[in-house]
Amino acid sequence: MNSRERVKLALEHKEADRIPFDLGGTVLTSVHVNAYRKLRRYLGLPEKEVQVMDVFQQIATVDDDVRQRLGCDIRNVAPRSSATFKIEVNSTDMPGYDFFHDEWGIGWRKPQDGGFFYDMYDHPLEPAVSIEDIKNYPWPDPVDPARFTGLVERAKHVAEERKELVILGGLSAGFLELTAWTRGFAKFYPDFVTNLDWLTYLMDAIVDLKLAYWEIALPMVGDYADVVQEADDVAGQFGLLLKPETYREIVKPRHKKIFDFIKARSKAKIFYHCCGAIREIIPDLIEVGVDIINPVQVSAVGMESSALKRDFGDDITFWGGLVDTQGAFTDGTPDQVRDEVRRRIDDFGANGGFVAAAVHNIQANVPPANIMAMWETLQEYGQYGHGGVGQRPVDYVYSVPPEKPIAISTSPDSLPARALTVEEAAALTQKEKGLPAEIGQLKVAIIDGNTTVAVAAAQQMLAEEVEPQQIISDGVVPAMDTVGNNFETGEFYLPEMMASAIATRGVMDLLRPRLTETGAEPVARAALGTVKGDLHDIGKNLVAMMWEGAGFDVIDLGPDVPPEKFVETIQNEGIELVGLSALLTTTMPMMRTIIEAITEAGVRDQVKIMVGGPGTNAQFAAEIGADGYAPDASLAVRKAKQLLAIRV
Ligand code: B1M
Repeated sequence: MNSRERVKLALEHKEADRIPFDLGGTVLTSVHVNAYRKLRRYLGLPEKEVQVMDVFQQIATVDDDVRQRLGCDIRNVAPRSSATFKIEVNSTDMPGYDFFHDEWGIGWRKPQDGGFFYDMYDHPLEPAVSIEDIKNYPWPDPVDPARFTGLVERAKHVAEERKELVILGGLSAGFLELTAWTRGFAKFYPDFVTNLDWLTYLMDAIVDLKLAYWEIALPMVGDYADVVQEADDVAGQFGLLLKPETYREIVKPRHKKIFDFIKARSKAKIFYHCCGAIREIIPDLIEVGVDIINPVQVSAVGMESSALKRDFGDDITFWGGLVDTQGAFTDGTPDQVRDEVRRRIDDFGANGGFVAAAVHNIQANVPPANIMAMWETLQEYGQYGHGGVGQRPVDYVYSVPPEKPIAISTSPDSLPARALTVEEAAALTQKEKGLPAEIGQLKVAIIDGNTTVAVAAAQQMLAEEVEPQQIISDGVVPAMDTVGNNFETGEFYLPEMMASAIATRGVMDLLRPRLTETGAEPVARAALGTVKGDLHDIGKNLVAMMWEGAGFDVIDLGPDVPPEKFVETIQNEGIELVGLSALLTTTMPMMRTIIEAITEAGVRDQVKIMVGGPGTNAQFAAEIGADGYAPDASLAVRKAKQLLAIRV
């Protein structure tokens, strides 16, 4: 049986000779160049210059010698850039960084000192305000003939000569991702609450570009295209980033439009990549025509492998999920990796519908011994026949610790579970004798994410000579408490929370100079950043804004913050609380380095240090010498207050 036949059977939910294996078949199932170099050495393969498959993520093109050794079954066939575009890396004009702009005008940069990836830093539509700005934007030409040069020949070669499965790439990323990347995350999420018509116009403009590309690519590649690839991240570690209703009303119909368009022109199966906890929308994805999900992030909430297979295994092929890049793969032993791989084979393997691959690209710090432990276990237990996959001995004992329970706040003081209505807020205000009438208005406006009304209410109160401190303590803080509670109880998602945080920032910008004039002391002075090497800043921004909403004076150091910057800020700014955020297993060790630098500088006793991010937990915080951990932005406020109260 050849690779193409094997994967096709799996996609038909039938058992082939063995579970198909993907390494390097897509830009989402490959391996970071650093880990790849080590893997080649470990396998005793000749040293050679590693080709980069995707410049942004710095992942390797897996060479034929490795592919043959490991039996990789899938190969990516992707469009080229348009004739007028070529990536030109500039290494001189931004000190410390290599950088370039892509075809969409998005700016990407990589730290010259030890950077693992190119990360976005410039979002061309961030300043845009009108529909005209979208219309006039110089969008890339999706049907430039240069894109399609050699596409069909490459697909034919892979399918007919190599006899591997062809996965055909789309035009850049998913429509929602391109919307977010051109707009910038800081505006994209709040736009769902405060600027939806504009945002959906932008989405539709991008959907049209994608359809124009598929219209040419699909008939051209024809039946060689076994699978087509689309992607849109709509989830994080603990759940969706958008309300399920928002996903269903705004995102799902556009996915349906794209997938219907593809299915009308091709027999290819649809591969949809979405990180995180997506269980809640898997039925929706099935409804809009998704056949395959990737990366199957088994450590995210609700993504337990046996339950996924039980509930969706008849309709969905799981492509990924073999071993979790956030867990044992990175910092476990080869035995722990073997146990995890066996568990996933047991859970996903039966009746086909499983393409074995790590959860997302193998990260830079995954040891080659663990990669090979994954692969060897797949060879041993991933054969079909003779009693089926897995064949775990009855007396088998896992060496992997049981899956970590997710801490979910059940504290009664996290209620009420929803935002106040205008009437309720007004009634509340009446009860709050002695408070200005606008305080209720300000609270509702913050909860609704209405910056204009919130700032106007604050302005009015200042004009009536209400103390800024009172506006904060009786208006901003309780409003943000409600916002935090709504987030914890699942009523608010990223867009609502960010819109509220922006409204708060507007009010705080107004009040800050007045606070200084009156000599009022903030609750505490805090400095916060995402650690060096890590550019994920959505969660960190939320923590910063929630701390601000709780009355803290916050210095947001941004993403990619080196140890010396934290030390300098503590020394010069009278900081009492330090917040460290990290989302990558490659950057979590930097948290320890930063704490060590703070200790070495002799300022450790001046501050409490809190950490957060999906891979962190209380145990990790204790191990690296932090004072505390919080799983989300709302609990980060409580934890901060608790830590500082302990200190006074
Ligand atoms: Co990336 N990414 N990403 N990514 N990304 C993750 C983190 C990943 C888990 C996805 C996956 O494997 N399925 C994975 C890491 C795996 C690993 O480490 N082993 C990953 C990867 C690998 C990468 C890249 C390497 C590229 C790639 O291969 N895809 C690359 C690296 C970039 C870099 O940092 N150098 C990359 C890039 C990106 C985007 C740019 C596309 C984008 C980030 C945009 C931005 O932040 N400006 C992105 C996104 C969006 C994600 C996912 C999908 C979502 C993260 C998010 O924003 N969540 C993520 C999947 C996941 O999380 N499972 C993923 C929403 C946010 C509100 O939650 O950040 O968790 P979160 O913050 C929460 C809590 O954690 C907590 O409170 C916040 C609010 O409630 N919290 C704190 C956070 N910091 C805190 C600090 C505190 C207290 C609480 O005290 C101080």
